Amino acid sequence: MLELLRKSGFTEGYSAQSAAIDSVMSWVHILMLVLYVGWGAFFIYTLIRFRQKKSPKADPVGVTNHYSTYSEAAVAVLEIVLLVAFSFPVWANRVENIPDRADAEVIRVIAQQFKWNIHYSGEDGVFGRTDPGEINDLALNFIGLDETDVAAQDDIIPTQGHLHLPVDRDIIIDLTTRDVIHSFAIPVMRVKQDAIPGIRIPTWFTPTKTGSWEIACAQLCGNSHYEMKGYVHVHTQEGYAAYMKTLAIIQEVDDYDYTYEAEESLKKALDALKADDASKAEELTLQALSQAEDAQAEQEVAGDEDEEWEDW
Ligand SMILES: [Cu+2]
Repeated sequence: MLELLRKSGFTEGYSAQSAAIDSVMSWVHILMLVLYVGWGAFFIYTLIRFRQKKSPKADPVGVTNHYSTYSEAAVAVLEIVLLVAFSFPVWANRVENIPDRADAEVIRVIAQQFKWNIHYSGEDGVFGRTDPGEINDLALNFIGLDETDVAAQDDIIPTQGHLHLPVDRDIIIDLTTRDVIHSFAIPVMRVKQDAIPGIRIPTWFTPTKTGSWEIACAQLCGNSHYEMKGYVHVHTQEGYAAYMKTLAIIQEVDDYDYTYEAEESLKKALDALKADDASKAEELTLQALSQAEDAQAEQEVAGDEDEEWEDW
């Protein structure tokens, strides 16, 4: 069944949780196929059996046997089995067995009309304080990060819509939204979770393949809902560490004149990921890291010179 679904456009699943969800999908499709064929055949049978030529007068009593009741009951029982024995366990696992936060990669995603904001805690593993009152779109502070908070100093906020993940690690996404209800969906990971204003909902998964795919908003959230797409980039573990470190340095240097080389290499790394070449992506990311480190050193030297100039 799964093969048939794949042929009709059902994507492969690239998370450790995909197989269980795909198996439920297959069973649902099998039941629906049986129902479709069964009811279709019954419909054709009645068209012929009760055609006007054979029964010119309507029979007010109608059917007296109970076959339809039995088949309805059988369908109801099958649906209950599907729900209780197949769907509930899979769903319970998804919402209750959240991995230990200490061992997982915890990332915040804050939806907004019509972008995905991604927030990493940085090296200290502690998220800086955020406050809706601090949101300042003109200053590019889309999530209201309190920049005076010590824990916020090393937080990493990548370009909107770009979620970076390591392969084969448990990921916990703490999801919320700063305006209306959105729905965070990564079809290839079989992840879909509504984002509700005012609360933070955890959703988790374990990517099993490197590459780049789309994040969609699965909730009609306004007039530009269609353009609310993002990207999930699954790096090798080394590639991920280097990528995040590079982003941190670029953010610290905060001067494109110094970091443009590193930023170009990062872009090329993402292109390589998209082309399914994770080792090349890792190589380019490591190159970006050393370029970013050089840029930082260069800026420090220039900074010293600036100070000397001021002393003069
Ligand atoms: Cu949306």
